[in-house]
Amino acid sequence: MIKHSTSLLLAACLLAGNALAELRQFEMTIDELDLEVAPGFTTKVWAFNGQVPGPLLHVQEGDEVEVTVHNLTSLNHSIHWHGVYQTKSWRSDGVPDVTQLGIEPGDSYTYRFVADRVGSLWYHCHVNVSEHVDLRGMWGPLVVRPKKPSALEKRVTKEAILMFSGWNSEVASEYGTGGHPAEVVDYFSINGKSFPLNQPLRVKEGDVVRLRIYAPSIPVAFHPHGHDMLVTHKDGLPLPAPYGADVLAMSPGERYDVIIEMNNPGIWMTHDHIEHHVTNAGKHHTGSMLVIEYEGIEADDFYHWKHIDYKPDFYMSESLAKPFGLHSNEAFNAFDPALERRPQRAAHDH
Ligand SMILES: [Cu+2]
Repeated sequence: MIKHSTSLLLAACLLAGNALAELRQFEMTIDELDLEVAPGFTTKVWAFNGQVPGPLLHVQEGDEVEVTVHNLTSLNHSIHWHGVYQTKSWRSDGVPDVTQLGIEPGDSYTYRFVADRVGSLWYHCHVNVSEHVDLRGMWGPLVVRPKKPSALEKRVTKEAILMFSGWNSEVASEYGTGGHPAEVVDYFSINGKSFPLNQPLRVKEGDVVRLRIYAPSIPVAFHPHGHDMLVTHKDGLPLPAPYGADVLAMSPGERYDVIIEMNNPGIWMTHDHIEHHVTNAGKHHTGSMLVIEYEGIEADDFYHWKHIDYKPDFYMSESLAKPFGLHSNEAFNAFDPALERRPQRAAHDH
């Protein structure tokens, strides 16, 4: 009798669990556009929904995800969902000539899977990755929120996503070139923009900020000034013993989640400590750097971002606080050079 009621309870729990799972249907295009990475430097990209990084896909653990991709470019692509287990859906793993044929120009393809793994995951093309991922911006964040957040996660007051990448100016203007072992990657960016075209991360004293740090294509040595990080997740998986650090070394493909207690008001440089990553074409004090700005600090006149045209969603903090779904981001828009759709920027950004 006891056994019987236990199995009934289990069945009821499973039903309740299933009832919470939602079907999330998204559409994405892949377009041939130009991305302005740094002042005076643009590169050809294959942009998901017209932007680099691609749109944030934010779902809950257990959701059914269906993404239809339309290839509007001149070469083949696919999408690999990095971190997803693809339990009983291995044909949606997105690998050309292994699980599917590359999506031909003009064709569409639908991926279907259950969000069976939580954390800071991502998606990227799996065709000719040394060009498509490393040099053409074919990557974006997939955040799978756990049904039961940990006590540590519940303390977080603000989240941000930082995706580091490099670019090669020599092959920037020609699709189908680049990605060779000996070539030089000479421009560096966070969320597709080099300092000073990226944005400050604005915080308040007392904030508990969770950074989801991604290294889609290049090694990174992430270093915030004035603060320690508590490293809490590796590749989306919670660490059994979170540890403190002020430099975080990352290999390509890795993601780390860190928590920073904002307890030291000021304006703080935060950068990739691989020193040539804070250069562009050999020019110093640019590339992969940003600034953490506390509210209420009066900046000096020499401070570059004193009068910036502030975009509060540049690190996807606002998007991550919205309901689950696909979140586009105007700050990441690439442009069609033939249509001159390049966004207008304020004079001080030039
Ligand atoms: Cu591709």
